[in-house]
Parts: sequence; structure tokens; C-alpha cells
Amino acid sequence: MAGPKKRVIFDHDGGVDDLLSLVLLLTMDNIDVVGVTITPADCFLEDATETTLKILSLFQRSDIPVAKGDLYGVNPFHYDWRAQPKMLNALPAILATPLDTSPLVEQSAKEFIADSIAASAEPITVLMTGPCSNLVAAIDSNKAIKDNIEQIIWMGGAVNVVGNVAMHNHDNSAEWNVYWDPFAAKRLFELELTIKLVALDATNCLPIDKAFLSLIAAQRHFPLSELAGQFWATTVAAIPAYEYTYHLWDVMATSILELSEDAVQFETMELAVATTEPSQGRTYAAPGNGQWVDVAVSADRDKVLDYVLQKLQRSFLT
Ligand code: AGV
Ligand code: CA
Repeated sequence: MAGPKKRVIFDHDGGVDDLLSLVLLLTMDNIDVVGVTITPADCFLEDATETTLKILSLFQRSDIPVAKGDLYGVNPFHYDWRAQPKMLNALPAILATPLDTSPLVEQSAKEFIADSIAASAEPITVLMTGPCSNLVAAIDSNKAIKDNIEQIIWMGGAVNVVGNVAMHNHDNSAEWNVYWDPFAAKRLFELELTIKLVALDATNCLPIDKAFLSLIAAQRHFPLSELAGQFWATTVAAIPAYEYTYHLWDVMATSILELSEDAVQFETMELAVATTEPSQGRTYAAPGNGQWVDVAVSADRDKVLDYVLQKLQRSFLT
């Protein structure tokens, strides 16, 4: 028998797979999406807001509140990555969907998160697929909400693998979501919450390559597969180096809400976050001197792939 629905706040940062994570989240029958908040990190805020609102419209879920973030990290994303959602908004399925701004709330993302967690009768799960600045600011504004957070699922970090930040002042040891605001990440780990960190260690096994896209294309008669195939196709023109190759990052993190326990392997580790050059944003093992975090260290590629393909065998409305 189905239990009560899990209440989830989804904070994303407008990348291609953040928006596909929203699509995936809206297919989950056992999840109650309390609200969607946007971090202006791997996107421009207005573009990502538009895509978010239109995806909610396509699912006829404009009852879900949307709050825009107003915090900016110290290490901005490349502008050509931030512009990617412009392409999503130009795709026929999105372009032809009328913009319904009724979900937008007055509060900023951090205020919305703080108020919603404080007001919830049930503990809330926070899913984050961008930097963690909004959540950390929300908790810092009202410490009491900590007790009403069931768990945090965060796509972020690179623990025993190289990172994906390639910058002049960096040694390639960090993952971008942590690097954007390493101070918030350090703070998040110090709050002693239950954190599932979906790190590059696990997501590296699923690059968004031709083979992956072909599997989606083969089932394109399902509207969600058609949309996902087109969204991911916008990511392949990047320079073919590791740190430019898209992977199943945010979508894997979102899947954790539904996937069977044997699909992604977690290990409890004591971690710390570096905040100084050249390793800003590095998440490293710090035995005896860190915070306990559940890190996704590996994934069963076929199980995750089967799950994603099966979830995309759907139309927007069932
Ligand atoms: O580091 C992965 C995170 C995920 O949340 N993001 C993209 C995903 O939404 C940053 C990122 C790393 N490499 C990228 C990224 C790339 N080549 N293009 C765009 N974003
Ligand atoms: Ca993201």
C-alpha cells in the first residue's frame, strides 16, 4: 500500500538536466512537490524561470509555487553554459506553451524555503541540483527549520575522482555546484543534517553520449522521451573534454527519490570542503575532522538507465 506522499522542495539552477529533473519529479506519484526554487547559477534567472513555468504548465501543475533566488556565488558559471536554457525555450514544445506566471511567489527562494519548511506539518526533503546557497541562507535565517528537514539530496561534489572545474586558478579537484559557492557548502556540511551527496563518483558512469541519446530517440513516440532527447541534444556541442561532457548528473540525484536501493551505492564518509585556491569547492575525506555525509560512490549503470528510460515512457498527462 502506498504510504503518505513524501514532501519535497526542489531547488535547481536552470541547467538542461535541472529542468529534466523537474520533468522527472513531476512523474513521481509518491512525491508532493511543495515548491520549486531557482538558483541563478548555471543559467540566467529569467530564462530558467520561463522553462520552469512552462514545464509546470505542460503537466498542468501550475498550482506548484515557484520562487526566484537572489543569491550569487563567488565563482560564476561560464556564460555559454548559462545561456543553454535559452535554447530550451526556443524548442517547439516549450515555445508553443503559453507562459503562465501564476506560480511565481513574492518571496525570494531563501524566504520561500524557510517559510515552507517552518509551516510544514510533515518533515521536508530538500532536493538540490545546483549550488546550496538558498538552503543554507534559509537555515541561517531560521535555525529551527533544521528539525523539520527529513533529508537533503544534493547533486554535488567529487570525492575520489577528479572534479569538473577547469579554471586558471584551480587544480581540477572540485565539482561545479560546490565551487560556485564553496562557503555555503562548507556551512551546509557543518549543520549536521542528513545529506545524500550524489557526487561525480557515481554520475561519471553515465555520460550523455550518442549511445545514450539513441536509446531515448528509439522511444521518441512518448512525448517525454521526445522532449528529453531534444533537451539533452542541446548539450553535445561542447568541446569534447571531460569537464565539458554532460553526464546524468541532476537526473541521477532526482532518481534517488524513487530508485531501488541497489541502483546507487552510498558510503558514509567524513568530508570537508576546501574554500581556498587552488582547490576551492573540493570535497575531501577528512577523518576525525569533517562532517558525516552519505556519498554516492558508484551506480549500477543498467539499473539507472532502465529506470530513466522507463520513466520517460509517458506523456505529460496520464
Ligand atoms: O557539475 C554538474 C552540474 C549539474 O548540476 N552542472 C550541470 C548539471 O546541471 C554544472 C556543469 C558541469 N559541467 C557542465 C555544467 C557543462 N559542461 N555544461 C553545463 N553545466
Ligand atoms: Ca544543475
